[in-house]
Amino acid sequence: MAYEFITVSIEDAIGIVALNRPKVLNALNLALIDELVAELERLDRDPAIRVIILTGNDRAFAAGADINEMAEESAISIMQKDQFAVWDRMRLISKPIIGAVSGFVLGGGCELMMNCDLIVASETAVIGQPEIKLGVMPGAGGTQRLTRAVGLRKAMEMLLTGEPIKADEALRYGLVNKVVPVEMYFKEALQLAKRIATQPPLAVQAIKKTVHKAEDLPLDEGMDYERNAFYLLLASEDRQEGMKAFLEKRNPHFTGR
Ligand code: CO8
Repeated sequence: MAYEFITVSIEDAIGIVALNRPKVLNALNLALIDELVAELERLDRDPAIRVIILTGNDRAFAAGADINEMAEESAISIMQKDQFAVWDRMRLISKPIIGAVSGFVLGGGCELMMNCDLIVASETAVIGQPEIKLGVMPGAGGTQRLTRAVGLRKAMEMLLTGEPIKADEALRYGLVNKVVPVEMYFKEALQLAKRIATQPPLAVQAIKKTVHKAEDLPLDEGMDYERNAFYLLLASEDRQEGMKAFLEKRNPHFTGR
């Protein structure tokens, strides 16, 4: 499939999607998000793919929504475009998405990063929600996901000042999983993806979905959800294989059935 604003490559069972508007620091125009979500959905349907990596380039993961495009919009025109409906589809991707981020991770870029399940950042990453400086506020989850990730006080500070934080601080607040030198962040993300790709796909997807439920459901409902997902996995062939391989003292071979 030919895209204008993203590139796609496959390595083993990993689908790698890179944002590709380097001249504008990967600013997120509507067409880019459309392409990105269409490709994520395609990779999600592809049985050969087990994990997805979402990345940008060393200078920028993404410096936010495309301000040129946004400057043209009125409240009504932007509402009628309903761009966030496309963003909402990202939540339905069942395979794990690993964000490999470097440089500017701002505004919609930070919101896109927070759509990832795991995040490897380069030491050069600068992460924040500067929308307030433009007279607006986040619209793609910045107030909600950032608060859940870093807690109310830090989120307030970042959102009300618009000042970004550096990678080491993001790590301290649990906003990213790992920080490594810039030459390493993509390799590190790929290694992590390959490790997860050897795990049983049905369990991987059930865990992803169930962990996200922990953000939405009260504890007892989340526990019920977990229990039902656990029972369901007992019906999988991979469960037979995993336990058999353990007892036979060999490595399991998981097929996703
Ligand atoms: N939109 C459009 N163009 C951009 C953006 C952007 N967000 N960010 C950078 N660019 C362009 C610049 O205009 C410049 O273009 P040109 O070379 O034609 O002048 C080019 O990228 C390089 O940028 P700079 O020359 O500014 O590079 P610097 O290294 O000097 O500065 C910064 C880098 C600090 C990242 C600076 O470019 C900047 O502040 N960018 C804007 C950051 C920002 O405010 N982001 C938030 C945008 S609002 C938002 O995301 C709202 C989200 C709502 C929902 C999400 C929907 C997608």
